[in-house]
Amino acid sequence: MENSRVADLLDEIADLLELKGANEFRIRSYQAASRTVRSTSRRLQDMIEQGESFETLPNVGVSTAGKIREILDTGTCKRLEELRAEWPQGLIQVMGVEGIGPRKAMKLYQELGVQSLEELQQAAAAGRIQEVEGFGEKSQRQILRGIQTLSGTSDRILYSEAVQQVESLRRHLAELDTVKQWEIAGSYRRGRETVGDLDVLVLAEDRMRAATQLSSHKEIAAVISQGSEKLSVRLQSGLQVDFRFCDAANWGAAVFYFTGSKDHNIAVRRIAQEHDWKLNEYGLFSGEDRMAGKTEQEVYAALGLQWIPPELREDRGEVEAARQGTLPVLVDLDDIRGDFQSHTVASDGSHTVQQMADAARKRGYSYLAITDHSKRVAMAQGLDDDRCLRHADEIRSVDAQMEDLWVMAGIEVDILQSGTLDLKHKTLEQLDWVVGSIHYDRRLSEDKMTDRLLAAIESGVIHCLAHPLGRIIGRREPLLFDTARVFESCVNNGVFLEINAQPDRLDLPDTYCQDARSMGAMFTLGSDAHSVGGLGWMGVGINVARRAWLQKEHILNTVSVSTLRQQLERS
Ligand code: DGT
Ligand code: CA
Ligand code: CA
Ligand code: ZN
Repeated sequence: MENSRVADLLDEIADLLELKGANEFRIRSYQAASRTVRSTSRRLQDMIEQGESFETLPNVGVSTAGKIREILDTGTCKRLEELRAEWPQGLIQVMGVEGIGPRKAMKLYQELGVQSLEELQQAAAAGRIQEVEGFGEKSQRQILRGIQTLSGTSDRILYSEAVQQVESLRRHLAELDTVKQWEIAGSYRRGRETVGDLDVLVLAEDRMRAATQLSSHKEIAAVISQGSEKLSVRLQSGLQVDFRFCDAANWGAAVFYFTGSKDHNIAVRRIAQEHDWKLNEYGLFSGEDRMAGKTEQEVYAALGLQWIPPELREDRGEVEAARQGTLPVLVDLDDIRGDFQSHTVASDGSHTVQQMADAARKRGYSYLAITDHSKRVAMAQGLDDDRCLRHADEIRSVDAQMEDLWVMAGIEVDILQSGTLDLKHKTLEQLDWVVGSIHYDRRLSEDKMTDRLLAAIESGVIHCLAHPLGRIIGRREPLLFDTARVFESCVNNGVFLEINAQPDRLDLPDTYCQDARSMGAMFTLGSDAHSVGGLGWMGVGINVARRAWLQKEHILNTVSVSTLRQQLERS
């Protein structure tokens, strides 16, 4: 079981407790534990296997640790089942719709008898929700969209969840003597933000024995089909994995073909057709002659193309660029020298400034911006002007102790509904790094939302617009605003656009980054870590940057600390 699933179940316990009107403190403690579990990049299942105790995790007490263990062992826990039994099954899904939550779900249950997603959808479509006290026409529309969002993405998983499944698959594959070589192709290799299924290419002489060995992976729930070319299985998490067997002679052609995307394959095949050649998963053929197939490089080269990084293979002009030899040199994780968004115990993070700084140094970083929330985010104990400045002092005293790391005194300041900032300019001007972002009052007209963002960008005190769309993949729709005007204003005011690397945010998304870049925008990457483990999400953020064709020089995280200091001083 993956961390995100454990976190979902802890959240569900908190929601069910809230539905009951249980003790606030107990609700918060489950929510805090869930945040920790979600934000740590260590796999809990691995911690168990290595005999480590969950109580070492922040916000996880003895009793919660016991429940987590129970969840990992059995897929659920007794307390959760007791709580679930007290309510109609469907009510739990109703709570999960964006904009509802336990309190509103209870209200709709009591007033309209809504007990399932289906009934919720019907009530909203019939206009009955807007008549309930505390709801309006707007919230009714939002609920309809929320239901759509939920149903639209349910069959795909986040890239980060796929990474965890791949990790355990990797360990299994490494032990098999029949498997000579393997590669994960498909959307996973292209670094997409969500993944439908895993496509694993396997080089094995004895395919029968290899299939038997592959099927013994302990995470497999069922074998869907098995043949001489392909073995399809479903993992316990629900994810489907297709293993495809290939030979050394066509290895590269198969990796190329199954990496996709389909549109990219079609664009490349068109070039083969211009020469009257045939391109498929078995190779590049002229008549019966195999011209290429052993490696991907060989296949692309035979077609007169540069080798194309998988992240670019979406038929967005990469084939033409490869033909002309003008593919970009994409930014790489190794180019990253620091992180521009992180949280500590001062707001809703789990670790101290010192702990975050130590972790950043361990990663080899030269700088780390500490950007706790401002007071508008009361739920996260956001900082007011006084606390912000005192926190900055603390950050600077930690910084003074660390020779090879600049711990930047920063803040994530809320952009209020009017477009003013949640803290005084005088306060913000004393900080090394200010990111601005929206967390509340998300439902404004497009014009108002655009003006709100422009006001913040033009304030002259923010360095960076954080998670600009404010979307959560599969759960929360993007904010509605005129992206072209906002990006243009960022360019004119020297404000960076963040690529937030939280796996369920990935915001700005790749195609937006491409648009913004074409207007001259510059970017920062922020892990938005809420714990030391969270710094590890940087690698997921890099996928987005690469898929957006971004190069080292477009990303502030690639400059040295001295360049960074100079650049921030000048502006
Ligand atoms: P996913 O799994 O929905 O996240 O996306 P992909 O890209 O992994 O798609 P998938 O798993 O259906 O197929 C893997 C690759 O196989 C795909 O990217 C390209 C190739 N492929 C699949 N079907 C076709 C097809 O009908 N024509 C061509 N040219 N390629 C295909
Ligand atoms: Ca796939
Ligand atoms: Ca320092
Ligand atoms: Zn945030």
